[in-house]
Amino acid sequence: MKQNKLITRRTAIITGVSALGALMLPGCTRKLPPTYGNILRMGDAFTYLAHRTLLPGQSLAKEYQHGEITSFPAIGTVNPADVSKPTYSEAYDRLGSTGFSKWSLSIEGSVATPRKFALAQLQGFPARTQITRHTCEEGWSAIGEWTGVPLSLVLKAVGILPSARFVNFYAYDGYMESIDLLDAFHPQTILAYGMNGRNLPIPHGAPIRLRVETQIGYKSAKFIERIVVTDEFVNLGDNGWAWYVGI
Ligand SMILES: Nc1nc2c(c(=O)[nH]1)N[C@H]1C(S)=C(S)[C@@H](COP(=O)(O)O)O[C@H]1N2
Ligand SMILES: [Mo]
Repeated sequence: MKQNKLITRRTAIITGVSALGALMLPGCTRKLPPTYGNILRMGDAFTYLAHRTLLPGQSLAKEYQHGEITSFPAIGTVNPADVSKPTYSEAYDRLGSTGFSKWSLSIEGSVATPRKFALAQLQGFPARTQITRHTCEEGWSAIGEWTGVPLSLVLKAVGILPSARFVNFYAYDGYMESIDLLDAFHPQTILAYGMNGRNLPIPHGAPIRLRVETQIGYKSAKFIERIVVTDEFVNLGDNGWAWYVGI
């Protein structure tokens, strides 16, 4: 009986999420960003409001042709395996030394089945490849081809709970970012393991980085270690940049 109940609940959660889609999830009907009211983050309200009211929820960012791919800097990036830097991660160093064969991605929080995915398991999901423009807050942009698993598929696989509203990403270099469920379920939001037809190189975030094509470049966290789904907004620290920067 108890077990039946559990299965029914899980099935309901999982089918509910797939059937209704991200647009119907509670967090997605909000028109104000979770940072609303924070005086340092007033800019969030503008692009968030504009995107959430003016654009259809899941409109696609522009995709490009192969011939339009440009050189792609990895500016400001420190390899988390660089022992001379404050962002050094012993774990990342160790995992990288065996080609990330022992790496796994942990997905936790408001999910029915928290679990870890090996790289090969993530590569086993249906893949998506997209050629998009990355725009950095520092004023440069570049076009690259990204291949990965849609984040929506991974979230559905762990069965996110109906109370879930945000997805938080933690990287080996200490970098943190969060997005709401509308962006998390956006078809172009992928966990990328490939870049320009090759394995994602270390400077660009190996073995897995996020691509959030609807927002500015710094949302696309590299070197991802852990994903935590939450019901509430978690302020991952004011780095001086807005939480929501739609492009
Ligand atoms: N883990 C991690 N992710 C990160 C960053 C970082 O320093 N660490 N920098 C961000 C910024 S500001 C940009 S512009 C892009 C750069 O991606 P690229 O190295 O592929 O050009 O990564 C974003 N993701
Ligand atoms: Mo950036």
